[in-house]
Amino acid sequence: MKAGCCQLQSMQESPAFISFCSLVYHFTFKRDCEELFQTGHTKNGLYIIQPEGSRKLVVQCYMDGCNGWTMIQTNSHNTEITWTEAWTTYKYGFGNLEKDHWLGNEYIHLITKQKLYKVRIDLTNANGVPRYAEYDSFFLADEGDFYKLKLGMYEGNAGDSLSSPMTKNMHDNMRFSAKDRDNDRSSHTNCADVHGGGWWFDSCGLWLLEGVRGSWLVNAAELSGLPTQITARL
Ligand SMILES: [Ca+2]
Repeated sequence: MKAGCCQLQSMQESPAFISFCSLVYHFTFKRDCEELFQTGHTKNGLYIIQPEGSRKLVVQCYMDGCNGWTMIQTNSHNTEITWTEAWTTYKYGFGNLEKDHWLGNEYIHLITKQKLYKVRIDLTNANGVPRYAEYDSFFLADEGDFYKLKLGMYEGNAGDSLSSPMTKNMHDNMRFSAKDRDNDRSSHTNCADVHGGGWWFDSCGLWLLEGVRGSWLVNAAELSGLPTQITARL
């Protein structure tokens, strides 16, 4: 529909048309924070997006001056929320969008199937030093494939804890597990149940930074102490 079509007709000429016009007009929501940024939204904050195939979503956008990032997780050392949630809770997301939260595996899947995304994980370690990790591609498969994680190449200074070749420490190419869905590769354990949070477990490994559940990074030694906060964004 052409913009401003309602102004083409006057009330005297066709009031019925004006009424119809207002009914069929709809606002097209952007598919992610990058599209919002590219159309002039440069402030950080909560926005409504609508990924293809999804309902409308409220998301936290981080606009860095060059790009718009869609936040998929924030997690603090002294978080107010528990990460010991069930499959369906992880599917649709939980937490406080303005604080600690998980966007939801289904929505992350729908966003990442739209185009090529990279993911960036930022954190501040216990000494206040910022660290980051980026993967130049990031994709979650659909629920039928257990939201399997597919990562690209690592770059950063926080350490590669997701696609490391260390035995039992691989998260790339793993299926998502929750306390009530054991999709990991440990035959005798549900890693998500043991470790108290959903994740792309292999055979449990060293996923958990003590006190920071749902973490993207596993090697506290690389960080010189536990991080105070972690954010992940697309
Ligand atoms: Ca298992």
